[in-house]
Amino acid sequence: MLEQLETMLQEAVAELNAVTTSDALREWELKTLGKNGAVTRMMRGVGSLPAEQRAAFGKRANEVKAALTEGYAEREQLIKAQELARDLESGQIDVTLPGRPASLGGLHPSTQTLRRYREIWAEMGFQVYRSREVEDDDTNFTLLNMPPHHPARDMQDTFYTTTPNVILRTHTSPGQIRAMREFGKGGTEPIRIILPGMCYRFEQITTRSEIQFHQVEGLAVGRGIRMTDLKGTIAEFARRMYGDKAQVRFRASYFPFTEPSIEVDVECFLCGGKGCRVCKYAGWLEISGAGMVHPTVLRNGGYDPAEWSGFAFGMGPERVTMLLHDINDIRYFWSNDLRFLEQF
Ligand code: FA5
Repeated sequence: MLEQLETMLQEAVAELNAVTTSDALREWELKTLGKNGAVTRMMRGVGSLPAEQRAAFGKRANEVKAALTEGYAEREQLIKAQELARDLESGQIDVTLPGRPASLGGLHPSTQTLRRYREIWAEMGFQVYRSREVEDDDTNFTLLNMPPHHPARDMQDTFYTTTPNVILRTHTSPGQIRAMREFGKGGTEPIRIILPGMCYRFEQITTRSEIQFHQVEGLAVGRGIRMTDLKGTIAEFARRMYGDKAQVRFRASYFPFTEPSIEVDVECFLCGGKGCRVCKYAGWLEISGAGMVHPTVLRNGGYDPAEWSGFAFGMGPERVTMLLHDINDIRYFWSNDLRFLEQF
């Protein structure tokens, strides 16, 4: 038995010295020092020895076990150090390799136009007021001089909700009423604001019309504000937005909440008025609806129309953005297609 023990020790040491990986070391440990390993098996055999040999065998078996356990610990340390060195070497960063380019985000084309609008109107003394997108029917229509059954309501097909009187605003004009009531202090203070924001219409989607789109509303209320102020203000905006030479023209129009009402065109900034595909050979592009605030609307905002007057306008930035970038379909704006968005 003692001889067997010595042979087992020699073999186990030789095998341990040949081990080079953690996996192989784990296998060696199971086979040699594990519950059913060679050392345990030897120790179990002590009972079959004559009584006088047992003490000497037991002592030697314990020494063998201790020697192998120590050998195992040393080998484990060595292998770990070698593996760490290997990992460090293979995982080294090659600083000479070209880096991965960081992908840059960008602003949505509508946001770019909206920011330009805001900048220009701010330079001209207009503050930004954010009105709500979920409106009530009264503010969106009735208080803007469009009582129920007024035919002008048909011009703006509406998203109704299951809650009576609650709708998605069809234009930014209801913000006029809210701003007059909030800042007019009972019709005693002048106002000069723009109201940018999203609007919703239950419309047939076409290349020029979406069910959601931005508008930038403008409102000025004061004493003695006249149509010439509106015309001059819009002409100045066009000059800043479309260039020094931008020509504007005003056409008579109709909105229930302004009287008189106009529509504003700017000379086509792509062809300089000569006529092209974009302006449909008219030489002019529509940029705004506008007019003098209707006395009824002023009254609904808390102002006495005998003393106060004002002008308002409503612009659609998506259509302008389409013209600026030659985009032929408004549906690209909200389709979340990166191939489109990455071009701006
Ligand atoms: C209005 O909504 C009026 N509230 C504008 C106004 C304000 C007039 C203040 C007078 C005083 P209109 O429906 O024309 O008007 O819309 C104004 C602009 O919004 C349009 O010129 C267009 O640029 C944009 N617009 C309207 N409907 C859509 C649509 N379905 N898709 C994209 N843009 C639209």
